[in-house]
Amino acid sequence: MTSELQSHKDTDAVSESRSGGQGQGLFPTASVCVVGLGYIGLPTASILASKGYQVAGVDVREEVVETINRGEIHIEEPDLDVLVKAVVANNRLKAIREPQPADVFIICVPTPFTGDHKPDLSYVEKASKAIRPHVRPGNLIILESTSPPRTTEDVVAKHAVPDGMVVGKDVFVAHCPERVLPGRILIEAVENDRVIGGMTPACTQKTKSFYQSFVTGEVMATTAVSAELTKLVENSFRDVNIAFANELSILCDHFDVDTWEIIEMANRHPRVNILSPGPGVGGHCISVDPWFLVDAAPELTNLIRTAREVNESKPQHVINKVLELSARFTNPVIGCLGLTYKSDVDDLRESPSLDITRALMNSDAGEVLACDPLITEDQFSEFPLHSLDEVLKRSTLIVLLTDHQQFREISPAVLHEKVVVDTRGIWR
Ligand code: SAJ
Repeated sequence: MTSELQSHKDTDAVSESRSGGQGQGLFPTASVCVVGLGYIGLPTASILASKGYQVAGVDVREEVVETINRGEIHIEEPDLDVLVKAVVANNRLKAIREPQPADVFIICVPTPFTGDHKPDLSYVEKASKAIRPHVRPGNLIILESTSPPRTTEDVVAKHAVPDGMVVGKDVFVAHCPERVLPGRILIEAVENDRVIGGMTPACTQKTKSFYQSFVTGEVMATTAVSAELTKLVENSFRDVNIAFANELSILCDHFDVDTWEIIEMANRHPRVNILSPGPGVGGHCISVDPWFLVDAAPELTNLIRTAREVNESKPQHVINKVLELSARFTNPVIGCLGLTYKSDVDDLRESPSLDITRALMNSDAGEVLACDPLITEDQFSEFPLHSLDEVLKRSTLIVLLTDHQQFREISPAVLHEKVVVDTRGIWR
């Protein structure tokens, strides 16, 4: 693989265009192969199929492929079931196990980290190698997975571009990081502004045309490395700001004052906007991505690393608080409400709520009853889950960990009789 032009800072300074969803050239008649049918890949594949593309979605998990081809879904996301059913029924979306030739390849696979906070790019590498035999001249290869700086070039282009083909001339490679919020994916995948970073200006231009065919937000053009960094910076910004809120909540506990009252009052200052404290920061994005920056430049990322450490220490603070309170009772029953990483999603990845519940179960604090109406028994078997009614009836101490809508609706009269640890401040 060779690249026609490695840096195009001067020739293609950040440019913007409001597309209104108007495509150019071969789009949207092209075929697309989306590799990875998870929280990003499946919504992306379905949206493209609904816009008229012929889409093949690839997943290595046989059960996922079968589920989608039945017109059903394996993840929880508002309105995704209806969309997938429609695009599978009209033959615009088909799920398969191995990549196949297409005009556009989009890689949407996980980029987790290893135990020592180093990025694990093995899924990106495998996906790139898997598409390589199917890449033809004129193809566009896009990495959407959140990735450390230089991944587009060093991993995707290196492994996906066949020998003898020139990037920017024969094939086009770019990074377009996903920016959607779980729970609002179908809206944000279309309406959010997008950052496009090609390996060359031609790569950027072609990728931009593609996104303009289905995105109504602005499409901003830059280089691959800048796009990679932009995405990591976005999630690090949020992590640092949540860390501030979490540190504040620990400080307020120390002074025995109401954190949320203080935040509410401070936020009435016109230039203050503090985020919400919680049991910690979870999910596959914000709790992972800042480590990619720390790993890329350890000497230059003190604040980002410290923020991660503050957020990672928050679950232990909650555990200590519960242990202290439960020690005041004989045979206490502790009801843990919510296991997922945030409200109204069914995602357990990196969830501090799950970690706290697990730690309490493994402690001698008392009997622990866990409840999460968004988690089914098929999805989770580590310990039994109880109904909200049962937990409310039997618990001495209620620990609110994830602010699902069902929990917001609990009557204050029921809670009045309990000792409550509300990590999200929903029952004030
Ligand atoms: N959280 C707080 N306090 C807050 C906000 C969030 O404790 O004030 C916690 C949540 O409970 C959760 C975690 O932070 O445990 C992350 O939740 P989130 O809603 O902030 O973000 P994610 O991880 O669901 O999605 C983020 C989004 N990034 C930004 O908002 C900058 C999304 O747009 C990205 O596409 C996504 O990461 C991703 O895939 O990278």
